[in-house]
Amino acid sequence: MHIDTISTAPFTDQKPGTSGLRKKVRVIVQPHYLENFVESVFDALPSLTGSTLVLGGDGRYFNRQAAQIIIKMAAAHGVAKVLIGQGALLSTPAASCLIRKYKAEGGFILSASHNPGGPDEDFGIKFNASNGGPASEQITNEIYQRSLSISEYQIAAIEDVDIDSLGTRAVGPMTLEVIDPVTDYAELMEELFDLDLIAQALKEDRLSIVFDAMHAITGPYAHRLLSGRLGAPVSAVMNAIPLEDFGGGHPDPNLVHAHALAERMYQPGAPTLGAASDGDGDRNMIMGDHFFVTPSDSLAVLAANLHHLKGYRAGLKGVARSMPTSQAVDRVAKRLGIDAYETPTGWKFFGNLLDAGKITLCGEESFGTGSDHVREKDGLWAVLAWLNLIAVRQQSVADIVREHWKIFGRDYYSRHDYEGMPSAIGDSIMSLLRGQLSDLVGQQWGDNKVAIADDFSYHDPVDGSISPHQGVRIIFTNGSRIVFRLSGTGTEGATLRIYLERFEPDAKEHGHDPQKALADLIELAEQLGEVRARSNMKVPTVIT
Ligand code: G16
Repeated sequence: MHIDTISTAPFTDQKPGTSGLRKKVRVIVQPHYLENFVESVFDALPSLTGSTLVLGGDGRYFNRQAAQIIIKMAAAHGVAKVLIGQGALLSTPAASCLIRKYKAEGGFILSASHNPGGPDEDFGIKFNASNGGPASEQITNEIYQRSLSISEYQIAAIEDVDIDSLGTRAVGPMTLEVIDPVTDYAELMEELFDLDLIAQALKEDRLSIVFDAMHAITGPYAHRLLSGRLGAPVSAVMNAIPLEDFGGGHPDPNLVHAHALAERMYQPGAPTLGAASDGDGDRNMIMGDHFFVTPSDSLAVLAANLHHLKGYRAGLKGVARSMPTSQAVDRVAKRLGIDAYETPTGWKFFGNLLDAGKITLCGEESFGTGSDHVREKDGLWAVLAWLNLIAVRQQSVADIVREHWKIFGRDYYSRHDYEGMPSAIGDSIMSLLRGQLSDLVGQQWGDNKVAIADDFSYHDPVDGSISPHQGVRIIFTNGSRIVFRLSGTGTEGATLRIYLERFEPDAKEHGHDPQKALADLIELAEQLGEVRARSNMKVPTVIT
């Protein structure tokens, strides 16, 4: 096998964001662009030579071509074996599962997650480490530094290889094994959940489900698990075929983008559970008949109930949530007498806590929930957890959540996104907020008196690292919070997120529309951040 050494020059914009490198396809397909990034990973991690690597993606436009480039570069860098999902398909949690199960040194996941796909849309690549989780900030910084000084890369001078037929083949001295993308993941789910109990409830019509795969990666996984294993009708999986452009949709499981599912859940005779997942299968949206479960509430309900489920009977070691996620799960942890950790946005921050055995369950307001079974959030895991919970408790989704609020109180919660504003305006809003922080403590608006105002800084209790500037928090003495931060996953301009939260202990007050319950905080956020005024956007682009 001949190895070509190709001269190149650095691109200055290859700093991974919240979850890997995400760019417009037109940026990624520039000559040498992807190769430079992949070479930077190999340069930063010499341990990949002689190791096993996992490879797969969400099937979006350029997925297959990128996989071929990575296979050839892996062969050139002396990787011993690449395990690839058939057709270069793997959901993010399945990739994490494979890295752990087969003791790989890491893996490349090709996805821009919930961002749209197609020639004019987005592509992404991220590297996961040997624990199966997103590379730490230390590793991504190292990769970025390498990308700034790169002058050449190495690639095997070979034809494209067959990534569609199952089995093992030689690529020079390297082994390429094409595996079924679903089997190992499905086996893991079998260990964690009582699938027979769910199947029985479905058979007896005590339970029904509709799942929207959004023409993204979870289609094959949902078919195998929900229809094949649990016996739900094939029609229970909507938009099941993965497409390169996700059928022109935006594979983001929320009420705006999964609106067909949402409409079905608000019609008479809606199924017991409605759920959706995103481009790469790590996000989840949970709905009941005429009922939407916020991701923060879903996390809290799972924390309170997980011990009912087969794989979690030993109980929870601890829980974690990202800082902007509502404090609902903290209340459960307090009652259970376990630790609750608050991390910055980004699944990578849960990795150390999971590896150190400090937590069993973690989640984020951005439709992400997961446990220590893998090191990524896991969309279908959350769906199966809810199905299992409904089958055990024999209650509707709405009843389970309302009962939870009765015990723990309700955290009214909403996120307002202002997408695609010029970056300079996003930065000016954050500067305006940071400039006010020192004067805010003690100020009062109505019932809301400021107790803490800061720019969140995370001190990792496992490795001692500090991650500053993770979002502006304004916390009131009554427990309400307003949080502002700029998204780290967009590919154009800036997206400003405002997270709003108010705690209501009184069960008689649990039936309000969250936007109304949060109206005073919404107005106060505008007063402090001038988001609408400065961006000239009259309303948020997405409210979740
Ligand atoms: C990624 C990260 C999540 C994060 C989310 C939103 O999710 O893995 O941890 O919460 O982005 O991040 P941001 O608010 O910075 O846009 P995914 O599903 O896009 O990989």
